[in-house]
Amino acid sequence: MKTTRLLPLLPLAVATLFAAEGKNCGCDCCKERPKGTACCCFEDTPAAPAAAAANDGIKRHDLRGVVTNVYADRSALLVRHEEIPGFMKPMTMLFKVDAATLQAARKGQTITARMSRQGNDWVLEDVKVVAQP
Ligand SMILES: [Cu+2]
Repeated sequence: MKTTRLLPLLPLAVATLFAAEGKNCGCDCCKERPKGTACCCFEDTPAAPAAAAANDGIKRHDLRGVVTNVYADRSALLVRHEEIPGFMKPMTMLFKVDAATLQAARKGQTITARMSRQGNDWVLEDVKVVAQP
């Protein structure tokens, strides 16, 4: 009887094992991934192409800048960005980012990203590190 009760837990244990082998860290972006897929945190290029999010009605702008601070408790980066022609002069501002981006972010990194206004927040997506400090 004891054996029968434990059986439903078996698939979960196997899934956990596979995830560990694939370096799937369990962060938000990894939850969606098939087991055995490498963790997003270890990838050089983000998997999500800009085109996938292009039809949600949110206006996005290409941005290049330097991370001047990382606020883990606010899921945000302080970024000194270059001019975004026709949209914004160069300035330092706070951007919300996803968990994987936050984890990889370091003060002094030069990044490129897509910036947008989403609700009350400025948001950076498709963040790529182009130079380490
Ligand atoms: Cu700005």
